[in-house]
Amino acid sequence: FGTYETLIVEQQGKALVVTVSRPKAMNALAGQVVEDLWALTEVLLGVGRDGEWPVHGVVITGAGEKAFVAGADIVEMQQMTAEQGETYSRRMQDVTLRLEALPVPVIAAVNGFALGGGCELAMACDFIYASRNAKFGQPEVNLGLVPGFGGSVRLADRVGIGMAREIIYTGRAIDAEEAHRIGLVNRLFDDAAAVVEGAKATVAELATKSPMAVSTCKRLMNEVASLSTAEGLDKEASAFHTAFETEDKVEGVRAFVAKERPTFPGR
Ligand code: CO8
Repeated sequence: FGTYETLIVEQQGKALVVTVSRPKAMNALAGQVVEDLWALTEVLLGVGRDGEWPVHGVVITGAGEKAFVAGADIVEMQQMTAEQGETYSRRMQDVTLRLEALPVPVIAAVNGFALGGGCELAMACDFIYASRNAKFGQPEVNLGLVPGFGGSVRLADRVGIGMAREIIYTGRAIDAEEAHRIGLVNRLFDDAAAVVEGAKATVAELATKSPMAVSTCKRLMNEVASLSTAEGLDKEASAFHTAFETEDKVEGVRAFVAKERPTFPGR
């Protein structure tokens, strides 16, 4: 999956564990991190082609126990013009769209601070697991800024518009318990190591399912998110048709009827 200046990328079992590593700056999303994520997602978009599934899920975490990602790089932003700021925002937004377009689920394993761009990176993942010391927030108003990597859209999708407005207007930090309670976080773990292990265990479980079906569920759920019920149901029926044509469906249904475990071909 390549080597990257600011990312540690390791295949661990069925999972690709991606660790954002800029320990001196709380893993902040400097331009180089954005470019590295861009290059990595380019490779990952090819997973599943020709029935090849080297990994069944991606786990994104941050180096160390203090921070997942403490946001955009504030030191870099100090020197930027408004045009450069917008370019930076659009480039990272494209990375978040790519994460949503990947053929395998992506789990954010949040250890410590996930602020600003860090919270937005986590929300571009399919779902979020967190350690008990995790802290989320969109503190851009403290800097005279606004969310720039998708927070204004995705936070409301996760926690509802009223809660999202409060979090974004006040910039307040949300601890792990509250993040769990309001639905931003799916599951809590005791510490940084446990959250990554928990995410890897979920990927191992995903690897026992039809990769084509999981991939289609992911695509479908992203597609229907902004549609009306009727439009969404139409997409769902089309996806159902597509699933029916897969070798995975033939094997899954055969195995059920034969009372066997399926061995999915992944096509
Ligand atoms: N960028 C650059 N450096 C950072 C960042 C950051 N976001 N966060 C922390 N650092 C650096 C600190 O400057 C410090 O460096 P040094 O040791 O050289 O002084 C080091 O990391 C350790 O940080 P602290 O000493 O502050 O550690 P604390 O444990 O006291 O505090 C916090 C940790 C609470 C995470 C604190 O560092 C903090 O508040 N960081 C900033 C969080 C923040 O505001 N994030 C949002 C940034 S804005 C954003 O993400 C908008 C996204 C869209 C942008 C659109 C494009 C223009």
